[in-house]
Amino acid sequence: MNNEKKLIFSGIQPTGNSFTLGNYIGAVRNWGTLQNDYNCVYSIVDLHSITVKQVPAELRKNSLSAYALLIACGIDPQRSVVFFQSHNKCHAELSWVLSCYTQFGELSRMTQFKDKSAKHTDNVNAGLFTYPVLMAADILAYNADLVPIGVDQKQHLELARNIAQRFNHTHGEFFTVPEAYIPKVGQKIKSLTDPTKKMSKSDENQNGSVYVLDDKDTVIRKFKKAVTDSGSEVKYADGKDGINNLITIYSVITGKSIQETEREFDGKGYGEFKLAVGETVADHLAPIREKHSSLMEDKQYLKECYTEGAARAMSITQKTLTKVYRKVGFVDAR
Ligand code: AQP
Repeated sequence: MNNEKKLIFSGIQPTGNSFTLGNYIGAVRNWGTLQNDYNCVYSIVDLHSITVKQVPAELRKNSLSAYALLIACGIDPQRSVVFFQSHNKCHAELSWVLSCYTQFGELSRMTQFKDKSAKHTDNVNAGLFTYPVLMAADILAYNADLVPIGVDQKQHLELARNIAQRFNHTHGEFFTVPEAYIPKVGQKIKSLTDPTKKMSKSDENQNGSVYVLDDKDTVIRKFKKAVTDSGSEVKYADGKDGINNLITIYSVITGKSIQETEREFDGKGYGEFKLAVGETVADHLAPIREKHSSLMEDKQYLKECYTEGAARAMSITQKTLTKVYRKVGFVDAR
């Protein structure tokens, strides 16, 4: 870690067998670039994922695959700290302390809790409710300055800031109050089948989400079927959620501005545009898929990376936790 540089923390859940294009554009894609200017800590947040029911064998498989996918997306486990959340017990321990600095009313207002408890009525567990406290612990344990996230996580980040400020108010300045780092374009990629909703890993409709590990034909087929309005002009405009979403995706992936994309498809119809978006995204994802597949052949290498990552993560957070325990009044362990 370079002491001159600011620290970034971010995490992704290993739910489902791949990240979506939304996770990629809104978060993971930027994580690689940020490694040039920041000390980066990236985690597969498996503790978070059991807030909804998981099949254990699948979760284990998906977690390893997600770890390999981070590397395939350009995150370098030597330059950054890359680890499984469950391998660093400080996250759960700090979460307990912070939960005593978080109000019931605050957690009740979280929209993700409301959405997920409406979706999983048979399993509205306490972990789902306290999820944002664990997220605050993930971030504050490293005294992260910045947290790159999609806009859907903004409310949780605000809460993490409030918890940090409250703790600092009680015990003296200690936690860094983190800032959100939300991309200007692509902060909320929408479902291809219902562009009023965000694209999500756990969408029951598999055609709504494009997965980073989808093969070329699947990606193109999903884009060809993408729901758009009855118009035909490739123009970004209020109320045209479907076409706006496709323009956003195309612009981010090609590095073109929205206006450049509109000009490129001036006079061309939706059909031609959807095909171009599909092909462009598929070509962009192909090398990631190949890298992922070769990494999955080398489990020993992955193990070395995540073991080392957890040790580095632990060495940072144990210091924070020891100080927190002192501050709240626990007797020193040694
Ligand atoms: N549609 C999206 N557009 C932009 N960014 C997104 N993110 C998620 N969906 C979009 C960002 O991806 C990061 C990792 O997300 P997560 O794994 O913590 O879970 P999530 O936000 O709950 O995403 P999903 O895909 O909807 O997962 P499930 O279905 O398991 O709940 C975050 O920074 C998030 O903002």
